[in-house]
Amino acid sequence: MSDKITIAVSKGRIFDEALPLLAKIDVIPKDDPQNSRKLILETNKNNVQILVIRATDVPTYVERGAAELGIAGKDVLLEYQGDGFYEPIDLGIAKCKMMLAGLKGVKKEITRPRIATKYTNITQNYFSNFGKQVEIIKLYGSMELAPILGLADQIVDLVDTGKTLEANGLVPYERIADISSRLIVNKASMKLKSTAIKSFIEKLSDVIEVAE
Ligand code: PRT
Ligand code: MG
Repeated sequence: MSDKITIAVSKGRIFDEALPLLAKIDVIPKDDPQNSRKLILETNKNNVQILVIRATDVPTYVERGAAELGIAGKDVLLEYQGDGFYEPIDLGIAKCKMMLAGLKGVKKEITRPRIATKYTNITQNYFSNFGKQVEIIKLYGSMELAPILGLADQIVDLVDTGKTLEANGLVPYERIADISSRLIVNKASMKLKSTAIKSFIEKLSDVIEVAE
């Protein structure tokens, strides 16, 4: 039972929504994560620590066993396309939608539209599924600017309230996927540290069922 468990989590909305869930299973960071600059947070459980890393790095840490567990958005997991981890629980937090969007009032059939996105794999798969050719333009943020400046015809991005789209004169065209954050588990750790990890997963699933 004293097997060390490291959980990789990204700062920001996932961390904010994951903390109350972890508190429900009595895992509480010793330092206040809002104020601490530590990248490794010890918790009240001496065998559990939390790594604070970039959202897109979570699958890499878990697949390679640098962390046994991770919490990552389904957007990041779909884009990563790895298979070195299990995905046992939908935590139901940091929910949003992956949308195809574009300028208001100008949706027209374009033979080979230019799509700006940081989700190039998801976008490519989405259009390949119905045999549509697109030109993908990789951006790392502020995708909403691309159609305004004529850099792209449409964008693929996450939408929560829709306010960011609206503020930039864009509208959603199609929903590509419903997104929420998932618990992921390194495959080898599931076997090697099975008692500690299975008990962690069970406790977490119980509090999530209660929350729903
Ligand atoms: O910020 P950083 O570059 O470090 O990394 P990150 O942007 O990947 O992290 P973060 O914390 O911004 O997002 C982490 C995860 O939160 C994502 O991977 C999603 O799984 C989830 N999530 C849930 C969201 C949103 N909702 C969301 N609305 N991530 C981003 N957004 C952005 C969206 O990209 C757009 O710019 O919020 C804007 C739209 O919000 P609305 O409410 O105006 O529609
Ligand atoms: Mg961000």
